[in-house]
Amino acid sequence: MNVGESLLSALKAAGAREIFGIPGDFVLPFFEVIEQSAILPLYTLSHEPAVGFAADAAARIGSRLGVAAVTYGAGALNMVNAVALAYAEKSPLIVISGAPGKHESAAGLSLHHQVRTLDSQMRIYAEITCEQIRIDDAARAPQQIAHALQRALACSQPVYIELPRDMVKLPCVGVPDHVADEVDRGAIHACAGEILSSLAAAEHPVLMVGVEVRRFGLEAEVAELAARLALPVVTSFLGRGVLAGTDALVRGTYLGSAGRTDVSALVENSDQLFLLGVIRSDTNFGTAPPSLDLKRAIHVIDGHVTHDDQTWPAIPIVLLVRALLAQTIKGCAAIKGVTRVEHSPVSVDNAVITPIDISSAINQAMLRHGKLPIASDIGDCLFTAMEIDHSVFLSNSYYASMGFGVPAGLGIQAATGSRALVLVGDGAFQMTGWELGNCFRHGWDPIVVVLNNSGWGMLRAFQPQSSFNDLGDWHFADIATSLGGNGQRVTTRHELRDAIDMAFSRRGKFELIEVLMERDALSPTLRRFVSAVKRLHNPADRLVNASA
Ligand code: TPW
Repeated sequence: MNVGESLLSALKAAGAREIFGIPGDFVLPFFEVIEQSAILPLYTLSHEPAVGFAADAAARIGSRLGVAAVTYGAGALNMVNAVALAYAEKSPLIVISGAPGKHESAAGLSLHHQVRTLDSQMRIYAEITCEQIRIDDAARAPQQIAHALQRALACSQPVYIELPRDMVKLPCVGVPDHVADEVDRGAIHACAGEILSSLAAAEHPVLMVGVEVRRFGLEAEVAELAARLALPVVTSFLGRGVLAGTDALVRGTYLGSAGRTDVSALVENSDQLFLLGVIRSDTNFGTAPPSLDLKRAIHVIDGHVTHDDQTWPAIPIVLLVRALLAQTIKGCAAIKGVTRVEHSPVSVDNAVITPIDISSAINQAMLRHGKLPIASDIGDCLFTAMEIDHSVFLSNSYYASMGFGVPAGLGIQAATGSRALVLVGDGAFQMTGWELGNCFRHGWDPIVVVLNNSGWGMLRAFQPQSSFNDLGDWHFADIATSLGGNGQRVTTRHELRDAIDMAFSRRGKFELIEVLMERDALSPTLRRFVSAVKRLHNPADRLVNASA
């Protein structure tokens, strides 16, 4: 076995199932080992941000490791934004970057793709990964790799592995099995006991599930826990889609004053909120009323638990959920059942399309053709998706980068074999839409709905007076054929329904549905979100609102 094979086998043993990448000379030897060893399949894409997004999505959809392999400098630095997203949203993405051979710098020349020093890239990645290793000694490599992969899994965050090109084919032994960290089971048991007492003492306890529940593969166990404790369940905004694969009754997604009033009332009137794996970010809680005191919540995140002024350090969420289950009685109470949303009747006529028509049409199509996992970009498509029935759902809602949707849809299909439904605005589509050209080669056939309002609509909503948010009409459906897919451009509700039906019923090629909308069309949720954020950032608005 050589270093490259040892790394690949360790990745597979730790749960990785595929690699996304773009080669370059510093990583060619490793790509050769990937191809020849066939330990993990390799999917090449066109631009490194998409490589990172797709690998991140594969990690998220499978609650496991994702892998992105790129060349030194030009490749790895191109991927920084995607890795930053994975870091911020807690996705265990393994970044493997090729690098100059150990002796290449000896000639005294600066090397191509080198920025400042040969260590610059590693230092940049130190900010956006939880562990960094350089494999420069084949004897030490197995231990280093074991440690790095273990950190990615334990923290659910990216790690950076730098692999100099002259190391790849050196003989190497296999990576040792991971030895679990020591934990204080007594402390975990006691913490679980206190959580259960607080929940039992409350009149209106509510469980809010967040991204960590999915990242750590805990959905079935958390659904069981919620049923045993008869806890009403909501998801955080970032956690939308969590528990969708279980039979838990999820009441909806919390989005403060921008969200559904019944869900907001449930959360805001609760006398004991239980935030399980919820990131405390402005996107999750920025639109909550000041009366929502998060310090009073029981909050499990980042390996510790806080409640009132108490902190329990070193409480891994997986062990905590198991301890909670161990202390609750099986079958004592059960709130189960699928989330039922009343659908208002869909109008299929020749009226222009608004965002709400898109969510209605997708709900109807999913009822007729079956559910698909959804990958959403940011922009109004994300707020439009709040009206889509609870389904497996990935998006970049906290870090809010753009261009995640299309590559995430590709990552989902590579990871699961299931075609995905992608929701994306025209601005975000301009960033990574080209990646659809890779579908044919890899056998993917996502359905991509482009919400085309000829501009950066969300920014327009915040600042309507500026014309720089106008993008013009690019006629995206026309490029579908040359990229190997089917394209449809729709302007009425009737055409939208037919196009979605057609897309669901055809297989084998990607389906691009370009939905033309008025430039100022906004979903009701985004409209409320913009008002809430403006009130937050503009005291004058707040005063006007208070006196209104
Ligand atoms: C990588 C800033 C946030 S929302 C937005 C921008 C430019 C407009 C999105 O336009 P789109 O959707 O996709 O047409 P919609 O519904 O608003 O019309 N660069 C990056 N990430 C972010 N978040 C921005 C800029 C931004």
